[in-house]
Order: sequence, then C-alpha cells, then structure tokens
Amino acid sequence: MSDMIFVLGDQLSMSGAALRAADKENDVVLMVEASDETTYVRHHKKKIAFVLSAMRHFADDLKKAGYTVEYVKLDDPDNTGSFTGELKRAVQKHKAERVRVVEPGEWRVREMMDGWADEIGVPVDILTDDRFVCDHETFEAWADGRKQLRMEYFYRDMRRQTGYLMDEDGSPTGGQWNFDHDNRERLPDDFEPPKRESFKPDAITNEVLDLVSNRFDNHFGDLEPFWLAVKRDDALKALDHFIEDCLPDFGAYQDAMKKDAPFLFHSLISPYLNNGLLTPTEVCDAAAKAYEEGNAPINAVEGFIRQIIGWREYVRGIYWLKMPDYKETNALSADRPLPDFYWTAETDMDCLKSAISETKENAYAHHIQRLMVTGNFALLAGIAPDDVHDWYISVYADAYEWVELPNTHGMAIFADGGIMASKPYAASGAYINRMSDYCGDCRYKVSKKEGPDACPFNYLYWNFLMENREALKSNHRLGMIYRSLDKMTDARKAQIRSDADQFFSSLEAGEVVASA
Ligand code: FAD
Ligand code: DLZ
Ligand code: SF4
Repeated sequence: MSDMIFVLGDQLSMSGAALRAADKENDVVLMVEASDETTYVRHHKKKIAFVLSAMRHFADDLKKAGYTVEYVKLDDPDNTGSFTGELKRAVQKHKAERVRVVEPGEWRVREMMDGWADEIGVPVDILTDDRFVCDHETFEAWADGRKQLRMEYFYRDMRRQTGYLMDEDGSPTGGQWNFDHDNRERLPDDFEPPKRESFKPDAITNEVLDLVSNRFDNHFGDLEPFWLAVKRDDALKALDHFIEDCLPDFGAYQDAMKKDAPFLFHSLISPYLNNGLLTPTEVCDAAAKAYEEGNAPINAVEGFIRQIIGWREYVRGIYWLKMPDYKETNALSADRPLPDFYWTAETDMDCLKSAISETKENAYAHHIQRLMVTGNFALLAGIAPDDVHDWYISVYADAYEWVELPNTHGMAIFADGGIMASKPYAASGAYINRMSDYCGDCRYKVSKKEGPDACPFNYLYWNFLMENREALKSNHRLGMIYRSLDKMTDARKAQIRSDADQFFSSLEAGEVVASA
C-alpha cells in the first residue's frame, strides 16, 4: 500500500510534517511545476526561477535521502498544468491509496485541496504546517474577544511562549520588550553599504533560467543576474553571512534607505523562510546566540526576532483568521488604477524610481521601501486594493498571499479599515527625506509644499486626509493631524486640492515619467 506525499513549491523542508511521517520504502513524493501556479499572476521572472530551481534541488536532495520522487517538469508534454490534474495523474500512475499533504499557505490552494478527495477518489490527509511558531488555534485563542488585534501584544506572548530574549524572572531581556526608538537612524553621508553574498547559478539553475527566459519573457523583472540561494546549504550560508556581517547594524538602520544600496543590513532571507529552506526557529536561535556571545547588540537582535516571531507570525494569523473576506476589503473605497510606472520605474519621483527599479532588478525591496515608498504612494493616491495586491504578490521573490496580503491591505493601504494598523501609514515627503538620500537629486523639491515643483507626497498627504475624512475622522490617533488641517486657510486647502487634481490628471495621461 503506497501513499502519495504531495510537496508544494513553498514546502521545501526535509522535516515537513508530510515527509516526517513518510514510509521511504513504499511512499512516493510528488512535486509539480504547474503552469497555473506560474501564471495566476505574472510573477517576476526571478521569482519563478527561484521557486522552480529550489524545487528541483530539493527533489534531488529527497532522492539522495532515499525517497522515490515523481517530479513533473513544466515542459513535460503530459503535464496538465494544475496541482489537481497532476495529483490525479500521479495517484492513478502509482495506484496510491491515500494522499498526504501539508496545508498550503494560500486560501485559493486550500479550497483546491478541500476538493481533492472527491475529485481524485482517495482519502486526503491535510496536515498542520508546523514550521510556524504559532498555530491557527493559538492565534484564534489570542484574538478571541479582543477589541484590537495589535501586533505588540501578540509578540509579547510569542516571546513568553518561545523564551527568546526572556530573563529567568519572566521579564524581557534588557528591561524592555521593544527597542524601536533606537532603530530609526539615518545613514551617515559617507556610508558604504556592506558587500552582500550572492549565489552563482549551477547547472540546474541555468537550465531553469533558460526555461524562464523562453517561457515568461513577457513577465515583469530582470531574470539576470540571478543571486538567490536555491538549496539549503546556501540558504544557511546566507543566514551566517547576515548574522556575522549585518545583524550588529540591522537595528539602527532598519528604517534607512539609500540610493543604489538596495540591501543595506537587511537579512535577505524571507524567500528562504517562506519556501522552507530555513526555519524561523533556527534563524531566531542564530540571532539570540549572537546576542548571548556579545556579537550583536540587544536593539538589533530584539528588532530582528520581533520581525520573525512577531510580525511574520502575526500576519499569518490575521490572514487565516480573516480570509476569504480580507481579500475584498476596501475601507477607503480606493479605485484609481495602478500607474504604469509601477511596472516600468519610469517616473520623476526619485524615491519611487529607486524602489521600483531595484524591485525590477532584484525581486527584492526592503520593508521601508515597500511600506513607506511604494505602499505610501498607493495609499495617498487611492490605488485600488486589487491592483496593489496583484503588484506586490507578483514582484517579490518572497511573495505568497498569506504574508503579502495582510502587509498590503493591512499595513500599506489601510484597506482593512484598521484591523492591523491603528492608523494609516501615511507620510509626506519629509519622512522619506529624513530616512533616505532620495530627495537630493529629485526633480521635485521636498521642501516645497505647493505648485508644480513641490514634492507630490506633500500635497497628496493632506489631500488624502481631506478625501478620507469621513472614514478617518473618528480615529483618535489622527485627531491632532485633523486639528492641524482645520487650522489651514481655505485658500491653502484649495491649493492642495488643485495640486492633487493636476497631479492625478497628469498621472492618468501618463505624464509623470522620467525626464529625457
Ligand atoms: P529583514 O528586514 O531582514 O527582516 C527579517 C525577516 O522578518 C524577514 O525575512 C521576514 O521573514 C520577517 N518580516 C519582517 N517584516 C515582516 C512583515 N511585515 N511581515 C512578515 N514578515 C516580516 N514579506 C514577505 O515575506 N513576503 C511578502 O510578500 C511581503 N510583502 C510585503 C508587502 C508590503 C506592502 C509590506 C509593507 C511588507 C511586505 N513584506 C513581505 C514584509 C517585509 O517587507 C519583508 O519580509 C522583508 O522586506 C523581507 O526582506 P528581508 O528578508 O531582508 O527582511
Ligand atoms: C509561487 C509558485 C510558483 C511560481 N510555481 C510553483 C510551481 O510550479 N509548483 C509549486 O508546487 N509551487 C509553485 N509556487 C508556489 C505555490 O504557488 C504555493 O505552494 C502556493 O501558493 C501555496 O502556498
Ligand atoms: Fe520622493 Fe518627494 Fe523626495 Fe522626490 S522629493 S524623492 S518625490 S519624497
């Protein structure tokens, strides 16, 4: 009697729940390159190459470890193109009597999975994904009865549950839960970014790069140079490099941005955490050890561990708690189409040009670029949530809906009406100027508040507050800002509206493009 163990492209962990229970003698492991998965949105070319190459390397590791693997390549003429079609074919081919699979990271795949037993005609065991620190039941219990689901309180529970950075008496190491106030430094003017490790493509990756180049030429993004790790030992090298060379400065410069320095001190490990090459626990263990051995300060290590056991687990909890309705949220009734420059990087706004062109090159942008540049613009300009979601899920190598959607609808554009954020992350040009060197050469002047040369973020910020007053007026955290707005003269408010209208008209006409 054989079981079919189905391993999805973001479940590449040897210790995954379905593999752990496998009988190597009899069971067959199925992995499928599915055209439906590669095209349900037009993923960045590098993201597709990363997913497929990592899958092929993982299949080889499984074979070396003694598993029987049925691996279906994208260009296999018999490939039906879908998870369901390929699972059905493999079950019939191997006469499997049962399917075992770990729950997926996306709602649409969960719906598919729930139909498999009927569709395929054998029992399907859907196992808990225990790579996460917080399971669904724990998150639901935490959320139950709370008026507000704030990350900070969830994070403290996760600190207590895991014991990371906790003293024996139950208090947080360093006397505080959170060192955020130490983590907002601007980079010095003469700053040289640290050299970051990249991973040279091997024969498997080169074959995948050819496939992607031929098949997905019309997708967004630069395929080469390809820099991502695609196997576990390289992902571990990426983690070591971060811990040794970047973690000590990670905290202080976490929110900083710099032209032509896309990576700074960030870990660059989200693609590996999200596809299973690394586990959250081993990553936090490594950071905690660096602190214990005196190699990294508390503000850096606490800041990093908070991203993993706090934010990452929290967004997953919110996703599964609130889906499927969460995807339909549009609290601010935003309906402007996504401007073309999100795909071309052709805009005169230097901050957006940097964040988008780096996204195009690397399939990566760091958190503040995603939140306070591309996200902030989408919020202030009232871009339709579906368009914003489609962009973010397509363009980043680490993007899967469970993590991307709450960050987009919840954090960046306030489409969820405040389930995640206590107020919209709206900011004028002053914030971007404080945290970056983008504004120096920009065609717009960050110090100007009105007129054709003013930084668009400056008037779009106030225009956003005026346009959304009904939806936001009862938000206590915006009280002071609305009082400032009320002190403005009618003439100033009219000027803001007129600048914003002109900006949006030229945006619609496609005129906000790079000067020749
Ligand atoms: P670091 O800055 O080094 O942080 C360490 C790790 O913490 C990350 O690898 C990541 O696993 C985790 N982390 C940090 N912040 C978050 C967060 N807000 N939510 C979840 N995990 C977090 N992250 C994704 O993994 N996939 C996405 O599709 C994604 N989409 C985003 C969309 C928007 C609009 C925003 C604002 C953020 C998004 N993030 C997403 C979160 C965050 O930007 C990335 O995790 C981070 O930039 C990845 O780079 P890094 O590995 O260098 O992170
Ligand atoms: C993102 C992605 C892509 C591009 N291609 C595949 C694929 O060919 N085969 C596969 O198993 N997984 C792929 N993935 C990841 C899946 O979309 C992911 O497993 C689901 O979104 C569930 O989280
Ligand atoms: Fe961006 Fe405004 Fe600065 Fe230009 S001036 S880089 S548009 S914040």
